[in-house]
Amino acid sequence: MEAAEATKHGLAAGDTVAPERPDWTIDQGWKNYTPAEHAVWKTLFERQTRLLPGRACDEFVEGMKNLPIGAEQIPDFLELSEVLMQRTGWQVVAVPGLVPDEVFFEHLANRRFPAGNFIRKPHELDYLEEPDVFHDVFGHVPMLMNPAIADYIQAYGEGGLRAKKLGVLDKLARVYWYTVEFGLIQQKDGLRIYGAGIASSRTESVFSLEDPSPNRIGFDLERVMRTNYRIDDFQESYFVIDSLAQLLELATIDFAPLYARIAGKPDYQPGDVLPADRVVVRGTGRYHDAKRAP
Ligand code: HBI
Ligand code: FE
Repeated sequence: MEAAEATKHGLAAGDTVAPERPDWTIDQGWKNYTPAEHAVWKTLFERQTRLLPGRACDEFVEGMKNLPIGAEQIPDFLELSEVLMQRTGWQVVAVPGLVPDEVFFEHLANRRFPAGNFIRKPHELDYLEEPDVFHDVFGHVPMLMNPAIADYIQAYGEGGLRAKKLGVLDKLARVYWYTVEFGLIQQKDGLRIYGAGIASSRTESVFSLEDPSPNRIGFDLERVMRTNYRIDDFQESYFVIDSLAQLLELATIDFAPLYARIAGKPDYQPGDVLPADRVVVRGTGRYHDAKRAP
C-alpha cells in the first residue's frame, strides 16, 4: 500500500489533514480495501438488507436495485458514478471524512456526492463519528437515483452556500437533517424511511418506525427550521413528507424571507409537539425520558 493511501485509510475520526486538493477529494483507493474491510461492509449490508423490506420507501428499494451495490464488496465509486450519471447526472467522489461546509455544499451544488472512503471498524458497527462509506453509499446513493431527491440535494448545496453567507446555516442544516438524513415518508401502505441516517442504521430503522417513543409529525418547513436536533442519539421527533415531490417544491422556494421571518423567534426542542403540528403519531417520549431521569 502506498504511504499516502495508508494514512488516509487509517484516518481516525477528528483528525485534521490538510487536503491535497482544494475540493478535498481523494482517490477512493478501492484496491487498498482489505478482506476484513469488505467483510465489515458485508455484515452491515446483509443486516440492513434484511431489515429494510417494508421499512424503506419504494424509491430507496428501486434505486438500490439498479445500482452496482452488493454484499460481497465495498462498491467502487467509479462504477456507482457511471450508473448515477446516466440516471440523474450525479457522481460519487471520495473524501477522507467530514469536509468544511463550503466544500460540501460546492460538491452538492455540482451534483457530486462526497462519500467517506473509509469503513467503520468491526467493533463499532453501530457507532459513527463521521460518515463512512457504508452510511454514505448504502444510505444516500440509492435516493440519488431518484430525480426529485437528486434536484433537492443539489438545491441544498446551492442554498447552503447562500445560508452560510447570511449566517443562517444552522436553520438550513435542520432541514437537511430532518429530510435527507432522518426523513420519513407516508406511502399508501404506511410510513416508510427515506432518510439516509435511518436507512443505514440497524437500530434506528426499527426505532423510527416501530418504537412508541418518538413523535412523527407532518413536515412543515418553518417548523423544522426552528427545531433543534439530536446528533448523539435517536431523534425524538421525525418529520413526515407525503411525497418526494414535496421536497422538490422546497427546492423552488426562496428561503431568504423565511430566514428573516424566523430570526429572533425561539427554537423548539427536539421532543416538542406544538398545537399547530399535524401529528401523525404522538410519541410517548419514554425512550428519551428514561435517559433524562436522575
Ligand atoms: N462532510 N463528508 C461530509 N459529509 C457531510 O454530510 C457533511 C460534511 N460537511 C458538512 C456537513 N455535512 C454539514 O455540516 C452540512 O450539511 C451543514
Ligand atoms: Fe449523511
